[in-house]
Amino acid sequence: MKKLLGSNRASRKKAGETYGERLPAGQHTVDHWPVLTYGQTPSVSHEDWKFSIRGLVEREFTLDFEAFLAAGSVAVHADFHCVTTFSVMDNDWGGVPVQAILEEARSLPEATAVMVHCYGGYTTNLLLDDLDRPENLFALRRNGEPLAREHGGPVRLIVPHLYAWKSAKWVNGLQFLSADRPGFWEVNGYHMRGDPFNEERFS
Ligand SMILES: Nc1nc2c(c(=O)[nH]1)N[C@H]1C(S)=C(S)[C@@H](COP(=O)(O)O)O[C@H]1N2
Ligand SMILES: [Mo]
Repeated sequence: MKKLLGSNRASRKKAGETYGERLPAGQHTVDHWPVLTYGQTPSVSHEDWKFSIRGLVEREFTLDFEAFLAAGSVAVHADFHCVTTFSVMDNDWGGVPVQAILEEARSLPEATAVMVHCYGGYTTNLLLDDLDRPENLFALRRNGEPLAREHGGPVRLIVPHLYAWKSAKWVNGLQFLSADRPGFWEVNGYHMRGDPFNEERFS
């Protein structure tokens, strides 16, 4: 298993230290991980779970849970910044590297953006360059525990360098696009990219 530090400047804090530049402007830290979901919490068993690759790819296909897990395994230490201003620091995520799934996906050269799809209908958009980073993962565990259903279990996306609305819960597919298109919150006024260190909150 690969071990990585999230490139959102995460590193472990020593006693008495403040988070300094690890905490983006306008954010405050919380000790307990809140649940922020728009709408219902989907319930998907491992048996029924499917992940589809579609759009601008050589060949569209669907992975079941077992095939998805077989793509690889990674551990990432990273902070989690919600646009509503809370930050959950020092998370130990475990799961499947996004880059392993992207390698299997074989997107076409004209693909520059991706729509992330979820059980329940939530979507969020990312530039392919923002998705194709070694610290991004499809998380199945946090701090050694399986992800609770309300936090996106069985599988959620984690993109440490962007605000947490890009970290889609209950993911079930990637759609490769030739141009960036707004997802659910982006249609509703959130920033297209959402870099917390540039305070890209709303557009
Ligand atoms: N499918 C789905 N993913 C989602 C959301 C959602 O409503 N549905 N909310 C987003 C937002 S705004 C945030 S801040 C984080 C919150 O994750 P958490 O509930 O695990 O803290 O999930 C993101 N991913
Ligand atoms: Mo959020």
